[in-house]
Amino acid sequence: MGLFSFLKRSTKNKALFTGLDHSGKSTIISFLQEGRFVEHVPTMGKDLTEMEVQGVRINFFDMGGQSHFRQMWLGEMDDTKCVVYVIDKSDTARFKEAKQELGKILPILKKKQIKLLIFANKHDLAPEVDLGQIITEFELANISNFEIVEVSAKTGYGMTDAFVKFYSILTGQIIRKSVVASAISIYNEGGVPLTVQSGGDDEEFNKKILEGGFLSAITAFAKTKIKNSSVKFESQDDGTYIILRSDNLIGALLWKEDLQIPINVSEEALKELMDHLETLQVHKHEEEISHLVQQYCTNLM
Ligand SMILES: Nc1nc2c(ncn2[C@@H]2O[C@H](COP(=O)(O)OP(=O)(O)OP(=O)(O)O)[C@@H](O)[C@H]2O)c(=O)[nH]1
Ligand SMILES: [Mg+2]
Repeated sequence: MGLFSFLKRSTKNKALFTGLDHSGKSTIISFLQEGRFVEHVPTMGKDLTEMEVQGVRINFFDMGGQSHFRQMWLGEMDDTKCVVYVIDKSDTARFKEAKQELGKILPILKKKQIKLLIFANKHDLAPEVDLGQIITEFELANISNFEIVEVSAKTGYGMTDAFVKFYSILTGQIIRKSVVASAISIYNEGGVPLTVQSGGDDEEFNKKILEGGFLSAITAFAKTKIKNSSVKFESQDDGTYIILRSDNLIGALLWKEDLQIPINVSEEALKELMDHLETLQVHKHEEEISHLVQQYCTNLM
């Protein structure tokens, strides 16, 4: 260890975000950190941020994408474990330029055996541009050691799956799924179901949770206009349901003994999730609620 090595920033889990200007690099990073869309100004040079997930620290190197900053990407490759290349999938007019810039970093990635993860971003603006088209236009079939994911840093589409992939490439570890509940579902204040997430994401089970006899209990609960109140009831078949009403939403969580955690831990988790949804004021945006609950269930919040 050199005398001044302690002054060096830890670069153990360094991820380099590259891609053309305006592709959404900074927006993706802040979404991963905060679980919501944040507007950014263009990055001048580079921005460094840090995030800790399940005890593992990740250093994000958010590189400016404007042409005069692109040289800097190469200088940051040394101790990088994963390079993320962001493409604005709605901006097909710039695909050629984006392909050219990607082509410049590929030889270094190959030489240093750095894994490449491509984020096809702004899916909300161009859902019709599919991955097949991108793979063809960028001639990705010719390169090895890469993965591609479709995301939107505006709506959160695909962000949880993308992060799970990113995290495993970067740290070699798998994100532990939350075990606070067998299922979590969110309803609007009138009791209309918005989203459901369950441990195994078993569709039949999810359907049962959303539409079963349980829904009538929610609907009844929805009529009691007492905000921030909660009830518990036991179902012989399923387990214990905890229902909580926040200012604008109703959340329900299914607790089972075989989760092997005390029921009050699950209750607290539901409260935390509902607080999060209320703070972000997403109650009118069904899709966003669904992404946030998914993110919560993956322990990313
Ligand atoms: N609709 C939509 N807009 C997005 C999305 N992601 C980013 N944006 C917008 O695209 C613009 C550019 O986003 P940035 O994150 O600043 O892009 P960048 O890649 O960091 O740009 P540079 O820092 O200049 O390299 C901003 O106005 C964002 O709000 C998305 O998924 N959907
Ligand atoms: Mg930026």
